[in-house]
Amino acid sequence: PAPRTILLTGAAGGLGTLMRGLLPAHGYALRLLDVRPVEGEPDAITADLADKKALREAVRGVDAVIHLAGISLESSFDKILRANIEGTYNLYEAAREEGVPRIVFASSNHAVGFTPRPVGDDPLIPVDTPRRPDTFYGLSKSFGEDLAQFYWDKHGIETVSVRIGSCFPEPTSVRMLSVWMSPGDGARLFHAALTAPGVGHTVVYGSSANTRLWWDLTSARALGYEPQDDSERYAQKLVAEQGELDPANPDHAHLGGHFCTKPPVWPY
Ligand code: NAI
Ligand code: 15L
Repeated sequence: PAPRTILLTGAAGGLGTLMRGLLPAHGYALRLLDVRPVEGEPDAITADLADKKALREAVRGVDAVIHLAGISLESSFDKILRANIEGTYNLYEAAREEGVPRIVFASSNHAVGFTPRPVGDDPLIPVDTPRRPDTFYGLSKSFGEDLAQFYWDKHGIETVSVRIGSCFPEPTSVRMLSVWMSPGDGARLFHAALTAPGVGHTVVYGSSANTRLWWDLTSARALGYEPQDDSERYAQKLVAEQGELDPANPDHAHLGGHFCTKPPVWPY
């Protein structure tokens, strides 16, 4: 049977808010968790990923987890360690103890951020390219993918690790024309990740069918994902404002873009 009840961690965040709006139309009942209150959602669980007891209660009885909670930009190693590395471990342990069969893990393009970006006719970056994190943040996503593989091999918990590009209502930079995932495509990809049979641990890139795409969506499409959007409709305006990317500029040379050179820092 298709999973119906989903724990959405990080529900107060940007992506969590978009997915709270879109996933119910795919047939899901959402249980929400965040360390911050979730606006307009009095039943949301307010808990830190460090709280093992709260996590265990939060995952009890759900069909799957979409794990978005954590620090979403660069931060100190200590903060990343606590929220993203230990926090994701705590979530997987809770899932193991409570018998949750599947997790969709919000990985990031920054797990492979130092991979040179394709230029001209260069091939798309495959999903099995060696990981090259561009930040402590990207390193935590690389860890999360290994953790997911380990929980599949050792404990039979399935995961789809989604290396999300940029999921925002609209692309706001020329780089984002290549890595953008529209919110609608994000919901379609999460739905595919929740329902595809026998995923074991599968790694996919998360983006729309962008004309300027840098990476290979084959493994995402194999889950049944059919992206509907293409950022190209924003290209004329963004390129007029910002110019084309210059591969000689270190800010533009890698998949991770400015995370390789001037990573934006988590505000909290
Ligand atoms: P965000 O920063 O807006 O939301 C993250 C949420 O996690 C926040 O509401 C925050 O309160 C919560 N959180 C942080 N530490 C926590 C803890 N210790 N316990 C419980 N909750 C905690 O980030 P956004 O953009 O919504 O991203 C969601 C996830 O997707 C993150 O894991 C991020 O790394 C990943 N991602 C997002 C991308 C995007 O384009 N939005 C791109 C690549 C990855
Ligand atoms: C990420 O991993 C961040 O969480 C998100 O805020 C964006 O910066 C995105 O990557 C990106 O690469 O644009």
